[in-house]
Amino acid sequence: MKKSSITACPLDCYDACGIIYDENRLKPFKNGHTNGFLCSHLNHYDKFERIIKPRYKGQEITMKEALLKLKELFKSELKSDILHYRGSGNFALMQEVTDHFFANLGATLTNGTLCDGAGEAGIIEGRGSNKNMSLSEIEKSDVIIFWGRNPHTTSSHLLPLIKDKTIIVIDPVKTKIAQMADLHVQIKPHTDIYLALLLSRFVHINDSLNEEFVEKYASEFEEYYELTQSVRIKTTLENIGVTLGNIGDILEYTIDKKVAIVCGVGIQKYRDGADVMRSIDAFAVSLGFFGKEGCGVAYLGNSKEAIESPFEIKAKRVSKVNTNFDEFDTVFIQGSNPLAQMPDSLRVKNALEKTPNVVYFGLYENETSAMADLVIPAKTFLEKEDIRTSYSHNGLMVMNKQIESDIGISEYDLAAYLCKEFNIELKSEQEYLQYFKNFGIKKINGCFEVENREAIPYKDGFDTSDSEFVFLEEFETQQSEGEDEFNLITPKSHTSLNSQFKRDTYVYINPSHGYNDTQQLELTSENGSVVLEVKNDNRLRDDTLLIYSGTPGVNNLTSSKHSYEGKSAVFQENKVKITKK
Ligand SMILES: Nc1nc2c(c(=O)[nH]1)N[C@H]1C(S)=C(S)[C@@H](COP(=O)(O)OP(=O)(O)OC[C@H]3O[C@@H](n4cnc5c(=O)[nH]c(N)nc54)[C@H](O)[C@@H]3O)O[C@H]1N2
Ligand SMILES: Nc1nc2c(c(=O)[nH]1)N[C@H]1C(S)=C(S)[C@@H](COP(=O)(O)OP(=O)(O)OC[C@H]3O[C@@H](n4cnc5c(=O)[nH]c(N)nc54)[C@H](O)[C@@H]3O)O[C@H]1N2
Ligand code: SF4
Ligand SMILES: [Mo]
Repeated sequence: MKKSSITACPLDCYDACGIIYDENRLKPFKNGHTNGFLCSHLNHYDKFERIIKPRYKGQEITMKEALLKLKELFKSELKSDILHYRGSGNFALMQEVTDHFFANLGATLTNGTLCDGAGEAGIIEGRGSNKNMSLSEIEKSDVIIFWGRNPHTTSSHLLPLIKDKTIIVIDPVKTKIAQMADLHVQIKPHTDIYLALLLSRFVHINDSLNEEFVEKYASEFEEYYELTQSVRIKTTLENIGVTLGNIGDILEYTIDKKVAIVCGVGIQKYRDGADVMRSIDAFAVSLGFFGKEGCGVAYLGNSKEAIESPFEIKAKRVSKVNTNFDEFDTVFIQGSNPLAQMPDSLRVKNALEKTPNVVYFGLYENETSAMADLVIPAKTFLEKEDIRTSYSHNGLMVMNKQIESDIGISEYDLAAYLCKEFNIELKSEQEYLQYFKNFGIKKINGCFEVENREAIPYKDGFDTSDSEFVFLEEFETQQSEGEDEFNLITPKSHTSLNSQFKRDTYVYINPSHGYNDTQQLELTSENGSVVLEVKNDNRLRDDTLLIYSGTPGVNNLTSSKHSYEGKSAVFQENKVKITKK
């Protein structure tokens, strides 16, 4: 194997697979977490049509003309009237080099997240930092609780590692992992906080509290126990779709075992998402699951943990969640499809239509490219140099360029052109790549890992000022759906990566409602409506509708409010009605 034939999947995915490019084929890296297979997105990577030529106001232009046009747009007097909106279409580290240009120009950048911010905020409030339980530690556990995570779809490389383990799934959908599990709790959406509070309470009632751990690192547990007593057991359990038997089973499976609680973004797409995550952490604390081999709570870790990006520069920033695009003269959108993926699409459309200059820099045609004034094709990951990390393992993956191509421009080359035109200093591409590589250390199997990440975090307590876990002190009571309302859940699809690749087009509903497949339903929420074809699906609860992320129109229904903590989007906050059959 030539060293230069090694690269990695660029997508926003837990697994960050290693790839070998061999005779025009993408082959999985055999060693390490990639486990010798890639998923369908990468197995069919070359089948997806990409943007070939730049265009301005619908007319094809050359790349040179496109760059001149950009330069002209950026000459505007007030630089803060330019917005750089960058998404996670490509997750590699050099994608951020454009931030360097825009921040130094004086343009406005973004903060906040469409993804995992609420959960992360909850983790940081409780533990003082967000250090993840990595794949290699999950492998060492006896019991895995998948809590709002769908590994067959979003992290398939976990599956070979969990073969002989006890599996518990807490998910409103009977997902594939739920079907295989020893226990599936088909919880009502947005009620996980009650289950977590009750679990902590029963740990105490059953005398199963890990006294030694709690005394040392969670001495406020007694106060927290009082909070858990405010939950009325019988009515709450009935309402959330959980039985006392379920609680007993969860405790029986987990007490005195090595347990990994593997959480996904499903639990935290709500305004109080931080509290939900913190209540799950508190359950793990009550049983002493931190700081030990094979124990812990896994979530989307910070992929940049122990890496300092030279591109994180101070700049004026506005939120990514409810961006008022029309307050800017020029909006430069990179690696993102905000018209489909931001919440409250009707608001986004209205604002982007009123924005004088919209630039789209991406790989694929979509809602956003269709309404952009200037479209600039990007290079694929095979056509440029990069390097990446992951939010579920500690690998540092070099992404060597594999193909020379005339199509598109790389993020580095675009930034280099603009920096030169506007007299902004920029180091060479190799210098930045080497800078990132220096955060790595070579392992025995030849793979690189990020050097300063702890294999087992929180060994000597938490990263709070007194090393103790900080418990929730209050929580918000959840509103149930009205008689004719449904909970909307909008998880990830097997066939797309958010809005890339093959996007889904259906609304899924429990057959008990009596609709026919192929029937069109108009769905309405506080924010808007969408018409979608029905698919009956008995994996769902009858109070819940499911529309996958990436489905055109799904975000007409969602709210652009922020989570209370973490500046995150909340895609499952709104209830939905069926307004026309
Ligand atoms: N194939 C594929 N893979 C992907 C992506 C993709 O689009 N497609 N996207 C990538 C990205 S950007 C991310 S952030 C990750 C996210 O990956 P995951 O964390 O797995 O995210 P989701 O699929 O959104 O949700 C996971 C599960 O949460 C459940 N859920 C929804 N609401 C609730 C709730 O209230 N309570 C509980 N307990 N469960 C709930 C859903 O039914 C679903 O099974 O996946 C990445 N991987
Ligand atoms: N309803 C609902 N909405 C959601 C979610 C949900 O679960 N439900 N999930 C949210 C989450 S977790 C996330 S992370 C966001 C993701 O939303 P986005 O950040 O918008 O990501 P993608 O939909 O993957 O689209 C990214 C675009 O990136 C471009 N791209 C790909 N590779 C490159 C490259 O190398 N260079 C450049 N310049 N461009 C490239 C492609 O053209 C693609 O159209 O969506 C959020 N929206
Ligand atoms: S599983 Fe994730 S990282 Fe691996 S090839 Fe598929 S999208 Fe890429
Ligand atoms: Mo995400």
